[in-house]
Amino acid sequence: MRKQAVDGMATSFEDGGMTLTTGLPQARHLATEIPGPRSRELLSRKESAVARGVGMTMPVFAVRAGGGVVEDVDGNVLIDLGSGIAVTTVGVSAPRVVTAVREQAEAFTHTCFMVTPYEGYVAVAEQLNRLTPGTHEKRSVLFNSGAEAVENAVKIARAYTGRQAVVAFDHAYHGRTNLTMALTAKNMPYKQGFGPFAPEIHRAPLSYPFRDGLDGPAAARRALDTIDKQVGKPAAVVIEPIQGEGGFIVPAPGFLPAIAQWCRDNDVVFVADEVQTGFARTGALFASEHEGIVPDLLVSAKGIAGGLPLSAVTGRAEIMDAAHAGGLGGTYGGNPIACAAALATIETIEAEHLVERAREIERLMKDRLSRLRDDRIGDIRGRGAMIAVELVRPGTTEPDPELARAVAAAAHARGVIVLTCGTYGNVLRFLPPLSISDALLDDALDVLSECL
Ligand code: PLZ
Repeated sequence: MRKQAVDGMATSFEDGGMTLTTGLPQARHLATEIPGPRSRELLSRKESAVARGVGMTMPVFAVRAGGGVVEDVDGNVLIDLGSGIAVTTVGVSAPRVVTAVREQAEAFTHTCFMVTPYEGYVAVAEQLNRLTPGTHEKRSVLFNSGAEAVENAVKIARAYTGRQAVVAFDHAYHGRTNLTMALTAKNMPYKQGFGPFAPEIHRAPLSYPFRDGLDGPAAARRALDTIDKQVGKPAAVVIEPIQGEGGFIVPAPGFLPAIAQWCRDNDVVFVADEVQTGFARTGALFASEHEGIVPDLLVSAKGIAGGLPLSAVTGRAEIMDAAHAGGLGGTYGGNPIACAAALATIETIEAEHLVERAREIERLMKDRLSRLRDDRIGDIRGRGAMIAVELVRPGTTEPDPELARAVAAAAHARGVIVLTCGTYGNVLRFLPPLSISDALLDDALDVLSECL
């Protein structure tokens, strides 16, 4: 139970939620069927105006959001268990972020950091250097999207090592650009028909405790043997400390440390893709911390800026500075409004103790979900506010994507935003904003148990 108020700005919850600016009622409310008539109208406009390739989880159009809810054009209020895919960790339109964005927009929207730089960018770099694991000297560089930052981490690792090969893992997701499509494992929908892909990308087996039954060191030996036999010494190993799109797969304890140690011993750059796991999402500021990993390069995005597009590569100064002047950048990288939002986001995480809040959410969700256990729930896993349920055919480990789709659809119809993921499409994943109240989470879990 927590009580708090930020800058006297708005509502505070007494049941574990955070402060809001929106004044949006924090309760699920269905005014129409889902989707309602106005959403259906907009959907038909979308179909004739927007390329078919852009999918959507729920065909409802948003007008407002905040705390733990999203309100649609028909007046339906939906519980948000998605955070716009792990982005609005501090909440949608968090008070400090809104103020910072407004003030920065009034001062200047853009100059281009590569033309006339500004303090916000430098301040975000300083914060990232301070907050990411390890006390060594660091540098940061800012971009717009997660994929763009992953690409740049690879560029930096290649410049530093003079090698080209890059190792990624089974079930990995790193983005949709050409290089990151190559790093991403899953063909449909991410790769099918979009090749040829970037060369020099190699894949190693992951630790997937529910499916391979291996302990961490054994899974690491298997991966390192593949790398040794098929690649030799790569420039970099790129890994999500907890896989996101691949199914919220938490590797067995010891797997990540063994891979990181091998990288250190072989002068291979260890790149942690913390795009989805970063910024308090998993009950640590960065998921690498759970096993004491100190990545050479850490990629962050999503939760970094409270909903504004920003991403970063942070890492060892000598590796980061291997790229020559002018070799890294982009017109919008580290946009001043996004930087202001990031500074406000970091302040919010620290002032509102959101790392601890993510751990509370983990306890609450795992407790409720474990009470749902039946023979269709193969695994309940994840950390912090990044929790998943892997669905299987009764009594087997055979994936059941139809059940995942059906449960998600039933939850949507009842006003709960739920996403699915996983190589086999059989994983329900929960990514609530840390600003959600306990009461809303409870209600969402009641709905899920009804759906199951
Ligand atoms: N690395 C670990 O999770 C983005 C993408 C969903 P961008 N994940 C959600 C979709 O269908 O496009 C992601 C990630 C990890 C990289 C990325 C890429 O980040 O900001 O979407 O480019």
